[in-house]
Amino acid sequence: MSCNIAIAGVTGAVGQEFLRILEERDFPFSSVKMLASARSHGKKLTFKGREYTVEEMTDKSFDGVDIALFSAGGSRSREFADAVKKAGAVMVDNSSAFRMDPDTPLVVPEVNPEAIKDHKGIIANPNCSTIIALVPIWPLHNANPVKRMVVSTYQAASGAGQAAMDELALQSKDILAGREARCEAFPYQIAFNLFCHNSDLKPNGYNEEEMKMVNETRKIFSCPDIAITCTCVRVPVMRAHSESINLEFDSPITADEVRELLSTAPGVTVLDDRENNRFPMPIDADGKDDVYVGHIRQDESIPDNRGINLWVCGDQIRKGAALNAVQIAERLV
Ligand code: 11C
Repeated sequence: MSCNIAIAGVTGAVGQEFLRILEERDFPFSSVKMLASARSHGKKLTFKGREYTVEEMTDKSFDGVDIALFSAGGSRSREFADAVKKAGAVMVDNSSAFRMDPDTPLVVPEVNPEAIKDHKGIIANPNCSTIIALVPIWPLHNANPVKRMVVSTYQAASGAGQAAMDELALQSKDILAGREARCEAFPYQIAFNLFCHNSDLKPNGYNEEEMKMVNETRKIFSCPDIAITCTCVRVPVMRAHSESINLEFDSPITADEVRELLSTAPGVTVLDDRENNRFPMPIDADGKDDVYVGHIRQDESIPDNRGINLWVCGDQIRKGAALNAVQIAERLV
């Protein structure tokens, strides 16, 4: 089946990645609408060798559309959700607006594709750090239930958008040239520095990003009781997130068994070369579809061989956002 698609937020970093991925994967579309804010109205874009004009997104934009890929921020998703549904289209939303809504499936296609069919007009894409963690954890959890996970993230500038990536580049140049670093996209200097994630703090002292890992994982895994704790950190990397993941399993499991399970897991590349101390780096994952996993080892502090440590890297704009949404759209088609 070929369908009519709309891309909301097409001029942003994720919007641009949508176009690259739709083209690469030869997504079957009949028409595509390029939608953005009034600021970008009239801007020209080339997609699959054809020139398109960006239109300002309005309630009327979704007439005749089957699938609307949204990455325009949570408030725009909320603003246009009814218009999308009224037009009979399905919104695949990259924002956090509807992720925890009980009527909205929250989907990682490698994990819970069956949830897609329950949609009522909106399907939510999880947060990038959650997707990158869950792609490799899910096949392990299926083989031997995970009782507790401890995740520490090292998140790239891209998670905060194109302006943040530009800020990392500019600050690096300014600092090396002896100039003062200007902070606009981020609250603190990101070049040659790192800081706790720049999302709002909750009353429990965790920031929003950390609580997304907890709440979204429980929903995607349909495991409301799984124990999860998370620390999210922004690091001066351009576009791939890294995560240290400590897992406590129900039953004993060895590093070799984990390596074996991950070697055939969809969306995972194992890069675990102990001999050369060569494990995934953000530059390995940059521009790639798979989540890279390595430094797989027993957590010797957990008795009975029930603990495993992993190190993962995944492209935040690609699998963490645009690719995951396009994979959902492919299943809809
Ligand atoms: C970051 N994960 O790296 C964030 C960006 O809920 O979709 C995306 C926030 C979200 O800063």
